Amino acid sequence: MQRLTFRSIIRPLVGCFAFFCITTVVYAHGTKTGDLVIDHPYATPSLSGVPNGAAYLRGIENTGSTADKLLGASTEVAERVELHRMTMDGNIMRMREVPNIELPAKTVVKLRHNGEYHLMLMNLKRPLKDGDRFDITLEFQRAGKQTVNVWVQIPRDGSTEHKH
Ligand SMILES: [Cu+2]
Repeated sequence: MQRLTFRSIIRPLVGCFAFFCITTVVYAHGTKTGDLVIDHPYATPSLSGVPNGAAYLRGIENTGSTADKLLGASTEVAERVELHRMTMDGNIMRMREVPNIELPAKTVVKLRHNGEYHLMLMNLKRPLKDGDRFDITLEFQRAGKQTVNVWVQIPRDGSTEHKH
């Protein structure tokens, strides 16, 4: 039989406390829609004098067994949203608009800053400041439309550059 000691009472409490601390410092959010898990939509603060901004997603996981596609996006903070792909042309970084982004079955596609894909916010209607939140509606071929909340933040690597 287990004796009820101070330690046996305090240990689960410490565990719970640690759990809540960890979940708050991780600072992430996400949405599940059908087979898709949309992980942490974020944007970097916009740069003064630059008309466009960029939004990112830590990842879109297609947990299903059928491929899906991201077809486009829209938001109140920008005139329109383009899907962009970054490619290296020798040493030159180029960005091109793509008609859609493939989301293969059982795969995580990242749309992170400095990564292959991102959402380009064309003609911002207001500047994006660190700590702001705004909604963006993503349109998927199979999963349909899903609105997610975007957190404006300076990435841990400090990069706010979006070369265009
Ligand atoms: Cu771009």
